[in-house]
Amino acid sequence: MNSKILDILYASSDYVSGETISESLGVSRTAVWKHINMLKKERYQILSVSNKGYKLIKENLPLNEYEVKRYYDGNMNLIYMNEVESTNTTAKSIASELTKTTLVMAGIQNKGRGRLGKEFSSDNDKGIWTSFIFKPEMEPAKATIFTLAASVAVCKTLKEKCHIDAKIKWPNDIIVNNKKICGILTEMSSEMDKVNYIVVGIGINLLQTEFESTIKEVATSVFLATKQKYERGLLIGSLCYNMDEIYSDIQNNELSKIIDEWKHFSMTIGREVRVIKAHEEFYGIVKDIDDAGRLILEEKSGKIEVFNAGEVSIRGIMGYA
Ligand code: BT5
Repeated sequence: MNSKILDILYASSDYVSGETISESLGVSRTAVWKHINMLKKERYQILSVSNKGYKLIKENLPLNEYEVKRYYDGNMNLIYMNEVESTNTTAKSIASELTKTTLVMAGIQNKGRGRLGKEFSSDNDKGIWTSFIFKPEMEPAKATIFTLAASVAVCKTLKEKCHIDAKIKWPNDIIVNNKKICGILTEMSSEMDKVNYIVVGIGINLLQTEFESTIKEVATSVFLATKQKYERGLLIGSLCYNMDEIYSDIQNNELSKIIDEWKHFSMTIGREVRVIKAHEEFYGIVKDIDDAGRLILEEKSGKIEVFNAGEVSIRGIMGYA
């Protein structure tokens, strides 16, 4: 019922009378009024004026399944939760029951996680806090392609919807104007030779105008980069399409296509970097990324070192990116 009322309100740029809504849905005007109040509780801004009816303000919209479906009518299963500790943790807790690719999204994420136990700051309702759950038939060793694929999907969404030229900093950061706008955390459950599920967590800073002191120097948001407020539903809808497309490339084993797209958005290849691995540091030029998504570094001595995504962080010689 709520979604039918929203359909009517979205279709009009003016007030729609309670009578019109009640007639077109075949319910009483009191029922319409009750459902309008429920929508207001879900944080839709709806003006109610006697003799005129109801009007939806189509900005600062809440996030929910309906708002994503306005932009995405693919096959993925969508689950919205107001508040979670971490969308990755929620996704992992439900993954074994699922058969379809599923997206878990949240407004509030209290304990957003990065790699190696690091925190990911997730301001309430100011960003895109999402986790995709996939159940591919593949060997666990090939699963790193999911981080590369998600990086490509995020860059495409930021380009297509916000006209932002984002770059990928290997292995899992999306960078705009030398600052991090998005982080990706891929987690997997597997047997020796079989993946049970893969969870790809994507956090995109969207509406933040400032960040806490610990990440102030390294973080940016879509709003800071464009001075525009994009709706979360719009960007998540686009992200779902881009993830669907790249997941079908993974399933068709078109991994070199993904690596090529990844290289197109990469800011890492050819750069002089410092690689931090546990207590060791390596300096050199990034020569390439191999088909398993590993970083190939040529040290000053000419020695080649190969790094897996999970175990290292890299820094530009001149700063974060
Ligand atoms: C990441 O880790 O960047 C992966 C972040 C994944 C977040 C998503 S949100 C939805 C899903 N649910 C989760 O719980 N996680 C995923 P890493 O490469 O380890 O980077 C962590 C570092 O990024 C921190 O130590 C900070 O320096 C920095 N950082 C933290 N919050 C940030 C933010 N909002 N924007 C930019 N940088 C941030």
